[in-house]
Amino acid sequence: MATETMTGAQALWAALVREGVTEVFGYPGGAILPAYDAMLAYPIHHVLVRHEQGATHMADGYARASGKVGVAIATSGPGATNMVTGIATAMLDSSPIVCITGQVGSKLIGSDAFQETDITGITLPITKHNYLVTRAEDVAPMVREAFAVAKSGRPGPVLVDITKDAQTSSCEVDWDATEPHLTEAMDDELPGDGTAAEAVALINAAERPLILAGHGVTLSGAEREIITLAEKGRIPIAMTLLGIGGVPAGHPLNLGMMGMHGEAWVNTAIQEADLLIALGMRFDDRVTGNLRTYAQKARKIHVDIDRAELNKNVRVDVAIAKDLRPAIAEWLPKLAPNARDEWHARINELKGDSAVRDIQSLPDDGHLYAAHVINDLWRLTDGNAVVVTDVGQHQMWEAQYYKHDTPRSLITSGGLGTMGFALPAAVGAKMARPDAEVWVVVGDGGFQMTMCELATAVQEGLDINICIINNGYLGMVRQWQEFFYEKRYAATPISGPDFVKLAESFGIQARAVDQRCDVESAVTAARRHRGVSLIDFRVEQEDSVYPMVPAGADLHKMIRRPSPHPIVETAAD
Ligand SMILES: Cc1cc2nc3c(=O)[nH]c(=O)nc-3n(C[C@H](O)[C@H](O)[C@H](O)COP(=O)(O)OP(=O)(O)OC[C@H]3O[C@@H](n4cnc5c(N)ncnc54)[C@H](O)[C@@H]3O)c2cc1C
Ligand SMILES: Cc1ncc(C[n+]2csc(CCOP(=O)(O)OP(=O)(O)O)c2C)c(N)n1
Ligand SMILES: [Mg+2]
Repeated sequence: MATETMTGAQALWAALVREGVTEVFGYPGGAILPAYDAMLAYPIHHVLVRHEQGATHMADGYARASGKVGVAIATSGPGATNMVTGIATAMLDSSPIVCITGQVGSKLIGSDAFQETDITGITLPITKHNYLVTRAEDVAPMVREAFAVAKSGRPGPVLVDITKDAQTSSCEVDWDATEPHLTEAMDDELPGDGTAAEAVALINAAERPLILAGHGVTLSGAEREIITLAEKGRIPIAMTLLGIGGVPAGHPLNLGMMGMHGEAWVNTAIQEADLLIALGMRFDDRVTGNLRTYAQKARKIHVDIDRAELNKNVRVDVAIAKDLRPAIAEWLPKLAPNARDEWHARINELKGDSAVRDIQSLPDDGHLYAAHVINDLWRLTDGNAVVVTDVGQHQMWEAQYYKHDTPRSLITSGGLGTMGFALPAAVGAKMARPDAEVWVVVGDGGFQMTMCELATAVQEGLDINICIINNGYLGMVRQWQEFFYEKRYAATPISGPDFVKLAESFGIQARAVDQRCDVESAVTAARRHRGVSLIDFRVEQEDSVYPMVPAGADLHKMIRRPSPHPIVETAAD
């Protein structure tokens, strides 16, 4: 029998090793010290972060880049509360992470002991599940169950809070008995019992169908199935922000991104479609605009592993609560081939002759536009980089101008929209995929939120490249002020340090660029350099992201780029 005597602290690391964990991201402190003391005996690399928020984003970036569970560890009180933003970020984007926190001794709980916070209470609404462990013998089974919960069904964050006495006392661990057994709570009253036959009947009958591909495609590993579905029925595909990479951008049926900053022709096609096939996406408000006028001409099929998402935002005709891959696989043999020439002709008409955003051929007018930088980055990295973005205008330009052809190659905070995500998430992504070329695309505002993690990247000797899109503004908020608050720029002009000097003080190779002609040499030098490198792109300050569906507006009522302007959006603009 596989029974061992050990402390709770040892049981923690032994359980992590059994779960295949090789790296954890964390920061020590009093209540987690017994665990840190035991750590040295186990084959797990600990990455010392500079702020616990960074640890959670690193675990998240690790998970998104690899599909494995990322692990973050912190002490009680402020260590644990610093994790809250990262946990909520992972929750909103269905990212599997396990957070371990130290807690004060079990006898002190509720006494306002030094560095005591009720972290399980605080994180209850932002975790898939959480545990307070007060006995050593519960450490191993609960840690193992935490991994099972984090990665099963719809993935998400799980927190395990372990009291100091549970770490220090001894217990017997029977590893066979720690094997987690999850039971799925099924409620027959909930929607989600649509059948494959109903879905196939709607698809075969549709003249203007459109697939809406979301993050669930990658989470399910359904990339091949979705392409077969699309090709068999010649059904065009629109991507959510988090779906990007799930279908190659270069695939002829991939129309591009939908939603607030999606392609104009995609949003119009959604409004004209007679069938939406929503696959692993949750009809976020950034995607639908005004629900009352959303896709009124379309019947709707929705497949989602989480029943709670079905008929939540958008009422559908066929709701299927299932893992995407087997769900689509069931449809494939029954699908009727169909060329749907008229529908494709209509979409091509919507795209106009500038369907390809041909910004590279536009003459250099002496200004440096973020879109150019991103598009050059895509060209110079052959589209093969893992790009980790922050939140704001640069995030949207990245989605529009970097063409992602492979899953997990765009890592971005969609649901919570967490500024400060990019740099730490990129550290995690690089550790998960050391052979990948990793680029951070970050605004001058968001970079200043977590730039302390530069030290972590340097200490770990990581080879990552940082591209700051420096517009001197909290650009996305400035854009809203420009469009909706009569250009009253309240609290959006933002200064910063000299990013080049700052980087150099960390021992990082850095360069500033304010001319388009210098983009190529700067990117090439950064790619050649082994280690962290940073480029401060000083871009046009008051540029805006187009098209834009104002929050809550009808999806087809997009604000277009005013012409004449050097960047062409669509022929219709
Ligand atoms: C500044 C800003 C602007 C934005 N603008 C846009 C925009 O223009 N367009 C846009 O698309 N987004 C935009 N977003 C992102 C948006 O807020 C949402 O995060 C995004 O649309 C969510 O995409 P999703 O539904 O595919 O992914 P998620 O929110 O991750 O949802 C994934 C869904 O897949 C399901 N799922 C998981 N695993 C499986 C499985 N195995 N099988 C089946 N289903 C599964 C989950 O239950 C969930 O319902 C913006 C965000 C920011 C910060
Ligand atoms: C933590 C956090 N605080 C505030 C916001 C609101 N917000 C969204 S985008 C944005 C501006 C981002 O500015 P910057 O990082 O410079 O990127 P830019 O939009 O200029 O590309 C702000 C403040 C947020 N998303 N996250
Ligand atoms: Mg900015």
